[in-house]
Amino acid sequence: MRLILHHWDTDGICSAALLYNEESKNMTPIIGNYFLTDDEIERISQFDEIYIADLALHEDSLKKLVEVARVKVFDHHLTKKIDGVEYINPIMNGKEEEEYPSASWIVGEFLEKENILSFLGAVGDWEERIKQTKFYSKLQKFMKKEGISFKEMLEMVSLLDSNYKMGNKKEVEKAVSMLWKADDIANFILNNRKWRENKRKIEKEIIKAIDEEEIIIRGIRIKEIDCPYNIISTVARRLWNGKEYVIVVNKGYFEKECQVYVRGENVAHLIKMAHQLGYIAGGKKNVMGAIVPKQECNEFIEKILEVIK
Ligand SMILES: [Mn+2]
Repeated sequence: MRLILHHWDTDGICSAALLYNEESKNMTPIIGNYFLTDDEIERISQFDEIYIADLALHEDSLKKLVEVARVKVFDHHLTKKIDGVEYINPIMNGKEEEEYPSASWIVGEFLEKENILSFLGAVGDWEERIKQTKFYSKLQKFMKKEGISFKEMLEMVSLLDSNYKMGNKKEVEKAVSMLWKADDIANFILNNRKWRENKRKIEKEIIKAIDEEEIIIRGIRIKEIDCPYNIISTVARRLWNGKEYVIVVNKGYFEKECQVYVRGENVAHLIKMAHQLGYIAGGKKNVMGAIVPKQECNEFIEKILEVIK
């Protein structure tokens, strides 16, 4: 039997829904984890084939999966190649990311299926920025044909993403077969009551978080929130002016740890520092996310402040 292991965001859900059929099961890691726990590996080992979609899984986890099953990775992240894994990833073969803007697009091409799912993943990963890519003309043609606006595409993305922002792993997983089954996917997403309710609650929390008092130390904005939802990246993105550093700390998502999120011109060295301190951390040039035990959180912020100024 086949297992589809996928990212929890819109691109991951859409890629998995494209790959899904009656004979497959799907799962997402614990939301926020880019690795698998021993428990998860144990459960996964009953499958003889594993598809991994849009998930930059840690190489240790990937190596464990190759030992127990055939593994095929559908992705557009640049990752290290692991022996024995089959990759469907044009980006790794030097293709441009504007040509393959999402995993869903890659899966769609592989299956020769071009529907709303292949486009939604791309809108999810790029949001407004997709308009600046050469992919946009394809998207426009599709939207015109289907009578769907870009605003509605963004709305669908935020409804699908509401599941992981609420920290609801079960609902993320359920969404895959729901989309696969839906006759009119756009209508199904836009009219999903539960997801609309999620979205409303999340928006409220984001506004509350942004209004929360902040401290400014040497021009660096630091905001501490206490929110049960996984909204830290959205809050940091809205606070960031594209230049000055912003630090957001959420003490309310995990029981024992804080989420620490930094946006700034270049945070690559902060990711390194977090790893050296033994924390789970990741990100890109402008973004760092780390998970830090609550009692070490203030000390970590101090260290960040020392390093960036
Ligand atoms: Mn993606």
